[in-house]
Parts: sequence; structure tokens; C-alpha cells
Amino acid sequence: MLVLCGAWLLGAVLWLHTPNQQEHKPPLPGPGQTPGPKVQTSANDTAASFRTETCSLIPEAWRFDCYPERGVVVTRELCEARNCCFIPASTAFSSASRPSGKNGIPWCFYPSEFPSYSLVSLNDTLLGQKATLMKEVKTYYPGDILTIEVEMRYETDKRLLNHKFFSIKITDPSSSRFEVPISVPTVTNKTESPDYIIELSKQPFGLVVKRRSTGAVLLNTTVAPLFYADQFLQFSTSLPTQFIYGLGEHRSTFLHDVHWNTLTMWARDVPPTEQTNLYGAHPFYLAMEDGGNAHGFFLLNSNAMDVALQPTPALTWRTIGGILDFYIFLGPDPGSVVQQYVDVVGYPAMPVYWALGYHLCRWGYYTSNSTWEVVKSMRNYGIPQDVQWNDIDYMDKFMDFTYESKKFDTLPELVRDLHAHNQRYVMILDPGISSTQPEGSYWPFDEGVKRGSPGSAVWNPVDSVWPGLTAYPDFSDEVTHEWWYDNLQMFHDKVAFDGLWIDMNEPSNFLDGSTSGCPTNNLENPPYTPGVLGGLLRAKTLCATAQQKQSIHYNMHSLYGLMEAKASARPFVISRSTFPSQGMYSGHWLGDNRSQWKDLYTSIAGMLTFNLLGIPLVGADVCGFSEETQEELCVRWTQLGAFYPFTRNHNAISMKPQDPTAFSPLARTAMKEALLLRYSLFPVLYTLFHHAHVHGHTVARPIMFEFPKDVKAYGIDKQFMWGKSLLVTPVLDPGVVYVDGYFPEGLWYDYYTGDCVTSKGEELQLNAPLDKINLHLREGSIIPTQAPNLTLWVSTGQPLHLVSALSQDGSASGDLFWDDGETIDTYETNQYAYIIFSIAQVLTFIYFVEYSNLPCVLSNHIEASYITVESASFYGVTEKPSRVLVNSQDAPFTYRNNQVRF
Ligand code: MIG
Repeated sequence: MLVLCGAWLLGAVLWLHTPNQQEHKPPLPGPGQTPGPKVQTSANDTAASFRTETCSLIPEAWRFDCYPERGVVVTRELCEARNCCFIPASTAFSSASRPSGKNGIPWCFYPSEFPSYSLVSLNDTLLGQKATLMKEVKTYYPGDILTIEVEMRYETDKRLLNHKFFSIKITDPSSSRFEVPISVPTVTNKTESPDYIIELSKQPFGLVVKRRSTGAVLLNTTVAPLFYADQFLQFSTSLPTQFIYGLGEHRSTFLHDVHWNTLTMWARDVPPTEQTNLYGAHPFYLAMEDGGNAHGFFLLNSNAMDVALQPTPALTWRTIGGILDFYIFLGPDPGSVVQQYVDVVGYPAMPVYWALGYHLCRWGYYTSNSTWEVVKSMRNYGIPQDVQWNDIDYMDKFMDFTYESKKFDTLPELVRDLHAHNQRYVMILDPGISSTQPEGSYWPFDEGVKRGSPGSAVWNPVDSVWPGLTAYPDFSDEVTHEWWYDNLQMFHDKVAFDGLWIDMNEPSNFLDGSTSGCPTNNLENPPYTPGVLGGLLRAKTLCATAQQKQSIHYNMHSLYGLMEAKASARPFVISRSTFPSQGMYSGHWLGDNRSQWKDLYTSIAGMLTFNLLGIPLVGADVCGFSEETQEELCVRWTQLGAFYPFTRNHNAISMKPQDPTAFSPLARTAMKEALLLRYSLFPVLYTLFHHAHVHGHTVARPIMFEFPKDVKAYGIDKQFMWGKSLLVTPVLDPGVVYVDGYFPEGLWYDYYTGDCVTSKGEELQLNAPLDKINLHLREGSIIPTQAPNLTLWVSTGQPLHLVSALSQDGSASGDLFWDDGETIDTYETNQYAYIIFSIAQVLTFIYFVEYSNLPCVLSNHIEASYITVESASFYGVTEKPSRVLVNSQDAPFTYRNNQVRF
């Protein structure tokens, strides 16, 4: 039995101040379910024999890497110079857990007595407690800080009315370090009865967090030493589970592999590749505990970092700047964890209605007329399309805020024509602003130079090669926002675009740093560099040293896409690079995927992860970006894409056309059907986005969010749900007409036929011919649908058809959020209708309309006045009813296959 020495119960219990208890050593690996070795130290031990003995007691899975540096062959000598344990691992681990391909199990790892901080004082504060930590010896990382401060806030969030999250901030009291400039809510109440218990261990300092109701250890930082050096900040924690999600942006399965898997974060332009840092950085994970509880952890830090997972399971945060500022969310169900996270980083914006329509795009339309041709062809075939896009082809010499006057001479007319058909236009913008045009010929650059004040210039003092030499606007400067807005306004006067596609905003650079390289200093070559692609922070981006208004690029890099999105503002922005709180300003597409079946599959994990990260407006390039697509793949992709919250067909330059009109009648019809299905479900999707915006819900949702106790659902990323009602089972393989899908326990109704399947929580084989995507309604749900049409504008005028799937006891419910689709903040300004549909007993249909919180505003709500329910289907009616009354009048109805329709 391990004794938890040196740990004091905080929160409800008083802390005992015992400053000199040197004998108190935290056990390794600490309290919890996974006992580690017991380590006894004696003053007589010689260092060497002590080390061999104690080191060998540490099981491989519990080794915390003492030599994470890449590209170094770690020898005993190097390792012991760090006072660490050196033992070659028993087996080589195959997964390329590090870009350098190093063995996954560390050969060099921290001994239990590795020097770290001790708690020297603890005081109560208004919101919690404040501790001072000190250590005596500096470690081998330069700029080691010997005294640090820990501020613990036991917060109550008023909006969520719970006691379910708290935050901890570790800072250097002697100097101000970089803090991520996103506004998190300030909480003024200290919670009285938290759902968690916090224990502090004193020497070395460690933090243990338990869930009060189950005792599950959610966090235990005593498992490895805490580092707080200027450019190396690190702590580790044991995990109560190996079910870990989030940690974007990476290409992986939805459920992360904890077997020596290191995920690096640093915004990077690269086609999605496993084990590589991608476009966005999201230091947030969600964990499923035993018994179905969930918690979340968020490290608010924007510096380059590694997140190392190991099979204990345990996790190490290793960042090279900023402070350690983290939040723990207690759930207890996975949906609540996301709500609590979103409550901290910001709720996603409510999208304009047409954002949810079908978007068509490609790189390589070459002319405005050829773009127009596709639009016309789509109309001719009656295929829904709400938005047409243009890639960089439209620009004059690839310069922002220009259009090519010959090939794209009809662009303004095309946009007018789109508007006349209730369609919209979106075009791309890149951050690089051409810096080599003759003076006076390119306003955006000239004006930028003029407005930028020396020192805190609008421009970074570096160039890149897209297009030709460029300067990068500094979006951390308000002046840049004004300049950006003025450019948008001026361009809008020429081409009346409706939304923006902001690309290359990692920011991406065709050079490393600039034409003249980068300075040589500890920002460019930090003592430790996380596993970033290219090995250098400046790889395919700006110099880390580049000065921005708010801080150096070293700190600001991964925030570029967030700040550009903020400057671009609503109603519609899709951004490639993202950071926590991005959902408030933009959606995201998953970048340069390939036209391959594998990419079709991985898009689901990407979509689900971004929903979990508070950016629900997300989708992958439908039919694949690079490489030639194939007809069957493109059909299946359009079907799956019909259930991406954001659905855009996009193609790379010089690839064959892949819009729906480019294929055989059979394929084209199948794609059209899938899109009509999406359009008919628009009321559902729009309502889900309302809940995302107001409550922080996910839109596309992992099955386990709805069935958190069903462990069989934890790893599913080939299926997903829309909200709580619709289960989507796409085909992800070539040449098949069947698909296997998992059905959690309960009744499920085939959306198309109303046929019922009863599942005990099992996998079922479903018919899936090329023209069908399987869709099931969960028992107990009511969804509002509409007759689809060429655009959402036309279909949203149509009356509703309600589909009800009765539960075993004959009940069902559903809802609808409705407004004019375009006015910003209708919820906030009470210009909406919210309707709840509910069936208490078979066919006694109640229908609540809640117009808003304001009294007597009913008549103001024109939006609600044209919502009519024209027809309804009821699935799961086991006996034929004798009458169906609608508004107390007998209505003609049909009864067939346990289904009533009127
Ligand atoms: O170097 O604008 O991810 O969607 O088509 C490529 C051209 C730049 C990258 C984007 C892609 C877009 C492409 N862009």
C-alpha cells in the first residue's frame, strides 16, 4: 500500500502549514489506480548505486522522458549529465512517435528524486489560493526560474450554474511573461461545494485533482518534475483513462493513441499527415473516465509545444514559452465538458443560413466565365448550390484586393447573377501582401506602409514568395484591422462578395523566415525545439524574432489565423489556421486532403475533433483536394459531405473537374439526392447551430457523447450523429453495397422507410447501394424537415414536415430555432422563434412555441408567423389509430408499416 505522504487536502479542509518536513516525498507514480515503485532514500547511498537501484524500479510505461531533444543520440553520459536514469528500453517501439524516429520508450528518464519545486507558502485569496514555489538548484535549461507563483481559482460559472471548473495559473512573480491575448471570462465567485477535491503535495510540489463523486484521479502532477525555465516549461500528469480526444490539429483517429505518441502544436501549412503539426493549435483534451464520466483539460498557451502521451497512461505538456495557465472541466458528461470549455474560450458564432448550403469551389477555374458555366450547369441539373467560390485564380498577379481584368472581367456580373438567384459568392484572401509593385500602383501595400508606425509596423520586416515578395500584415495591431477593413470595403465596391476564405494564415511562407534569413538568437534556436515539421520554428513561416505589436512572432505565431479571422469578421469566414476561441469568428476546413478513400475516413475524426474544440462549422474538401478523384469516391464523399456541418467541394489546380455536373447521370443523380437530403434537413442543422452558439453544444457529434456509458462507442469514428437524434453511417470503402454500423442500445428508425431496428448495442449490416447514405432516427426524437430546393433561400420558405420517431413508451420531442437567417445576433436581440415539439403519448401532439424571453413580443416575430407544419410522419405506431386530429379536426391519414402519415 502506498501512503500519500506530503499531500494535504485543500478546499473543504484546512491546509496544514508544515514548512520543514523534508521527509515528505511524494510517492511515485502517485495516488491512483496505478501504483508505481516505492522508493526509499538513504543518506548513505552513493549516487551511482542509488541511481541504478531506484531507476530500475521504474516500470517502462512510467518513464518520463528526460531527453526529449530530437536528433540527438542519447548516451549514458549525456543522460547522467542531467542527473537522469539511463536504461535502454526492452523493446523498440515501432510507431514513429517522434519525427526523428527515436525509440518511443525513453532510455533516459527522470529519477523520482529529480530536483523540483517545493511549496513554501500558501495563502487564501478571493477566488481560491495562492502558493509560492521555490527550488534551490537550476536545471540544465537556461533561464530556469527558481521562484514561481501558483494561483488557484475555484470558480463558479454563473452561466452554467455549476461548480465544475477551476483554473490554475503558474507565473514568474519577478517578471511579466507572455500571456495569450484572448479574453476568458472573469469569474467573481468562489465555489463553495466543488465537484472536485484538490490535494497539494509539498515537496516536491505536486497537484492532485480528484472527482469528488467517484474519487477518480483526474490530474496528478507528482509523477514527474515540474520545469519552469524561460523557454522550457513542462509538467506531466497521470491520466485516469486511455480514452483521450481533442489535441488538434492533427491527422489521426478520433481517439488518440496513448502509446508513446507525441503530438506537436505549432501552426503549419502542410497537407494533413500523421504525426505532424498541422494548421491549427488546440491544447485541449477531453477524457472519458471509467463509468462514463468525462473531464476536460485546457492549457491556455500559444507557444510551440509537445504533448506527449504514454501508456501508463500519462501525459506531458512541454511548451517553450508563455506561462502555465490551465483549466479543468468536470463535466460530468462529455457534452458538458465541451460546454464548459466553450464557456471559457468563447461560443461559436451563429452562422448565416447560407453557410449551411452547398459550396462549390476549385483552384483552377481560370476565368470568371468558366466559373459561371459550372453555376449554370448546376442550375440546369437542378442540383442545390448556395455558394460559388473562387480561389487565387481571380486575382491579378495573385494580389489580394485585385481581380484579373481580362480572364475575370465578368466577375462583378457573375456575382450579380448569383445574387439574383439567391446565391452567394466567396473568394480567397492570403495574408501575404505584395511588396514589390511600383509605388502608387498597389494601394494595399502603400497604404499599409503609410499607416504602420515605425517599431510596431503593420508589416513584419520580412518577405516571402507568395506572390513574389510580400509583407505580412500584423493582425495583432488594431491599425491593421482598420486597414484590412478598408481594403475589404474598397474591393466590395467592385465585387460584391458575401464571405471570405482566409488561407495560408499559419502564416505560410515559401521561404524559411525571410529572403535575408533570420537573426541568430535563442528565439530562432531555443534550447529545446518541439517536434515541429522542418525542425525549426521558422520552417515555412516567419522568423520567430519578427516583432508584432503584441509580442514577438515566437509567441504569436499560432495566433495568426485567429487574429486574421477576427479582423475579417462575420457574416462568413472560413479559416485554415485556428486557435481556441476561433469559433467566435470563423469556421474551418480541414486543409489540403487527397482524393483518397483514407482521407474520406479521416475527415470524420477531423470534423468531430473540431466540434469538440468549439468550431462546429467545419468540413473537409469534398471529393478530395489534391490528386484526381474517382466517380465512386466522389459520390460517397458528397454523401458524407452532406453531413459535414460545412460542406464544400474543392479541387486542386489542374485536376479534372469534380463538381457534381462533371459525372455520369447515375453519379450526378446520387450526389443531387444527397444534397437535397441535406437541404431538407436544414431546419435541424440550423437549430443545432443555435444550440452550439447559445449552449456550446456540438453539431456533428461523436456517438459516445450521447451514450457516454457505452464503452463500445468510445472509439467510433466511422459514424457520427447530428445532435442527439440522427445517426449517420456513411460508406467509406470502394466497391461495396453494404456498410457495417454500430447501433447503441435502443430503437433506431430508418430515416427513409421508418423501419425499426432494435439494438442491444451491436454492429449491424446495412444496405448501402451507391445512391444511398444510411441515416437513422433515434427513438424519442422529432425533427423538422422542409421540401428542399435549389437554394436554401427557396427551401426555407416551405412549410415543415415533422418526422417523429416514437420511443418504446410512445413519446418523442424535438425543437426548431428560426429567424430571418441573416440578421446578426437575433437570439441576443430577441428576434427569433424557438419551438418545442413534443409527443407525450402516441399521437397526442403538443406543440409549444417560445418566442423569446420578452413578454408580448409575439406579433413582432414575423419569422415565426410563416412557420407552418403541413404534414407529419410518425414512426413506430404499432396499432392503426382510428382517427388523427389536427387542430381538433379529423385529418386524412395513411397507416402502413407502423407508420402514420398525414
Ligand atoms: O499553395 O490557393 O489549402 O485550398 O486551393 C496553395 C490555392 C495555396 C492552399 C489551400 C488550398 C488552395 C490553395 N492554397
